Amino acid sequence: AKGSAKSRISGQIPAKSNPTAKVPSEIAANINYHAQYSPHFSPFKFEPEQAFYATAESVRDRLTQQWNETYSYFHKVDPKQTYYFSMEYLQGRALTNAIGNLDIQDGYADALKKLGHDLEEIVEQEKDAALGNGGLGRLASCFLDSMATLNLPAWGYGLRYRYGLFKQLITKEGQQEIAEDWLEKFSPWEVVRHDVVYPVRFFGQVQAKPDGSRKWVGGEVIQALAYDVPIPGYRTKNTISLRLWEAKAGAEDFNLFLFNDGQHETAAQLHSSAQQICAVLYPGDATENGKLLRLKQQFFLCSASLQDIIFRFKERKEGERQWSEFPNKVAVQLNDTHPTLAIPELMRLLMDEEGLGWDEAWNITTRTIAYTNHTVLPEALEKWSQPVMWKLLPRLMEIIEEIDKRFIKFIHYERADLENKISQMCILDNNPQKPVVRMANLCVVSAHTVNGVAQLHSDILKAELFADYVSVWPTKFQNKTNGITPRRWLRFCSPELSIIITKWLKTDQWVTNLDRLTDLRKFADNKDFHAEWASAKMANKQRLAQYIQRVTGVSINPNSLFDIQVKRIHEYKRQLLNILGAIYRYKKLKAMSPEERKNTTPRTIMIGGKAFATYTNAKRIVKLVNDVGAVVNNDHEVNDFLKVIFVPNYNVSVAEVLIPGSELSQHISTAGMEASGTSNMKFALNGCLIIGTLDGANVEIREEIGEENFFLFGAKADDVPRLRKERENGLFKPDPRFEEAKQFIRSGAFGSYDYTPLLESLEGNTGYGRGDYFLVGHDFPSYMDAQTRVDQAYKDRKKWIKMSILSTAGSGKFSSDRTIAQYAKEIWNIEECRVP
Ligand code: HBZ
Repeated sequence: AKGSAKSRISGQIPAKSNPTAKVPSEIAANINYHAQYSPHFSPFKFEPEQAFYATAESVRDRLTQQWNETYSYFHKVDPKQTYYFSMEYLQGRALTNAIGNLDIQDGYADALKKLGHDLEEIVEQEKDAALGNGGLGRLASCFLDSMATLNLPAWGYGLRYRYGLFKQLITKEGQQEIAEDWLEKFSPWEVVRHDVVYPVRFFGQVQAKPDGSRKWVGGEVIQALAYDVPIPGYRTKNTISLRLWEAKAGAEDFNLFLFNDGQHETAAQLHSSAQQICAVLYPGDATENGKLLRLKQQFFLCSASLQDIIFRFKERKEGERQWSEFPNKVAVQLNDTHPTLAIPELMRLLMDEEGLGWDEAWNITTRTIAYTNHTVLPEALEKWSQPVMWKLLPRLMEIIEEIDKRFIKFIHYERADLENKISQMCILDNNPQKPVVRMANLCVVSAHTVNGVAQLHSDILKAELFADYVSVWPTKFQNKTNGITPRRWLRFCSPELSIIITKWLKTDQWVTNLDRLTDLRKFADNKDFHAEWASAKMANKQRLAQYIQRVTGVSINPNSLFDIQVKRIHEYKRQLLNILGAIYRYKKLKAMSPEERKNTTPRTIMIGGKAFATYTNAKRIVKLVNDVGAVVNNDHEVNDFLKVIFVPNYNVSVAEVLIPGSELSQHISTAGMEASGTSNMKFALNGCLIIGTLDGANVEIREEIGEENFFLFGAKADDVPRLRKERENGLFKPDPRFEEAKQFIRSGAFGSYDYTPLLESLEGNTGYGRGDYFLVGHDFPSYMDAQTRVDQAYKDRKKWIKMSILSTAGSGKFSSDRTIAQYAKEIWNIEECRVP
């Protein structure tokens, strides 16, 4: 459609607003209507960008109708509802998803054609909503999709960050971060609710009232204003809300007197303080000020959301509502410890605002709140400075102190055998040098359920991190293995493969019942099925190759093995192991004769992901991958057999192109360190084979798809502590291949940048990040052996395609529909509430 795209609105098509339109000409009229009467640009302009906004608004009209019906139905039925509290949502683009879930693709594609545009090109105009960092944020978004699709009465609560995750630029120096303005023009999906506003207090002091009650007063009060984003379910009317809070100060907070007096900044102090709260996702927290701001964000989310929930609770069946009913109407799920302050804040609201006593408030709070843990890494377990908390949230600190005191007393009387464990189990760490609040401990003590995100991870939580609590509350701990939405991660991102699956299964029920994929096993040896499968995968590889050419300028060969590792850059995820393997491969290729090279399996290794701005070693890894690529890709002797690509600015939309085109993906974290991983599930679902360690959900994926279809290597989680000890005692003998790869970097083969600090992290004997804490050296030989098995397997096309089919066929368990159904039944105790 390029070139033919209209730059003016079509005169023949009337502008009409009928949100239920089905036929293309009527849909086109709706789009035309928005282009003319919801203007955001100069009149008569109708280039792809304008066409996108007009199309999105016409889809939103349709969603708005079902959305309103959904909440009015929930209001009528008054079921127990779930509220998912998360500091992050990685929604990505919404248009394809909305059109797909509403099942109106064909109508919209035809309508846009009539208007001179191409739907595929129009959807590319949308910016990703990247209000998250990585797996945890994307999980929240997959969960919302499943909650809507399963017709569950539920809400997502989060923050409306002005700038989401930074945009990654790759320059000669490596990664550069620039602010990503996802709201630059506006978002067609959000609806501001001017009537939904709550005050949130910071600083100030606590007053004791004559009746013994306490009240938090003074300080600064900022308003939380609701923005709602519709979350449509797949082929159902149910459309739920992601409610994002924005921070605002009121007109009365603007000091006109000071302003007129020329004190412009002082006059608008509260306004600028409010603006900072939702300015960016996780500002750097290296400074005291940064920490304070992050804590403010967390409390802002918790306080506004709980006030909203309480308002809704009180609004229904006015007057007769009993507080003891609250946990029968409300389930709150904390997505990691970031929203932990919901615990003391709910206590405060119930006691100080609603007048309940401690015991009743505690009973309600603990029956309402559940907590999901996503990490065992000690440095990722949140600990907030007590002095900072006293200053910012004085009343909450009183409550936390009281919770801790009562917990200690309880252990003292009920479990004298744990007396010597109390100092680790309690909430406040009163170390005079650095007194902190241990947020995970507060969650475990207060929540009715604590869950990990894959079986291995949940087992580790019970055996290690939370072992002492397990003996106190043996039934509190559960596992909920993560999942991904099959709509975005197969049905919409790979229409080619979806069509074939539907054709061979003779049903598209797999889209909402992913276990149906197991039936594909019947065709694992079918020649016709193989041919169709291979051609769909090839189409996806070609699309990916075009994308890589466009964003990096490097041309890659669609007949080479597409090998991908995409995720946040972190030492425990071991992108370094991948690139060292690539370096070793390059060195061997260089040493081969042209004849020998022809016998190798050509590979394109793609690595992508963002490094946290202040994480120096992660940034060095990004630089190294780029440096290796620059050398290898320009080396005419070998570049028909190996390419190394750094895929810039990895995000949800990029994943939707990469994953369908992948053949091998790497999930190679040090065993025991990756809680689950979720991209492993997306790749497997798309018929991509996995090379990986026995870590996180890899363990369960391998079980489901069969060990013969998984390239396993590396130490097991149980071995890791012993291996680290051995290393400390100087017992580690490095493999010569490992030494050769490191030496090659040192020789300057990839430029003059000083990689010494990065290489030193793999050497020495002790210490975090030194002494090879992540066991790259230990796992290197078995990794290289597994890679050799990959090369061999790829040469046997029939075998490879069969393994690819079996990967998809074995992925049914990893639907977030399954995960959410388990949360609903085993943690939230909520039921379907389908809009008739
Ligand atoms: O959560 C990830 C885990 O690393 C991954 O294994 C798991 O699959 C996924 C979903 O359960 N965790 C994160 O993505 N964590 C964060 O992004 C994070 C953000 C802010 C923090 C700490 C961690 O302060």
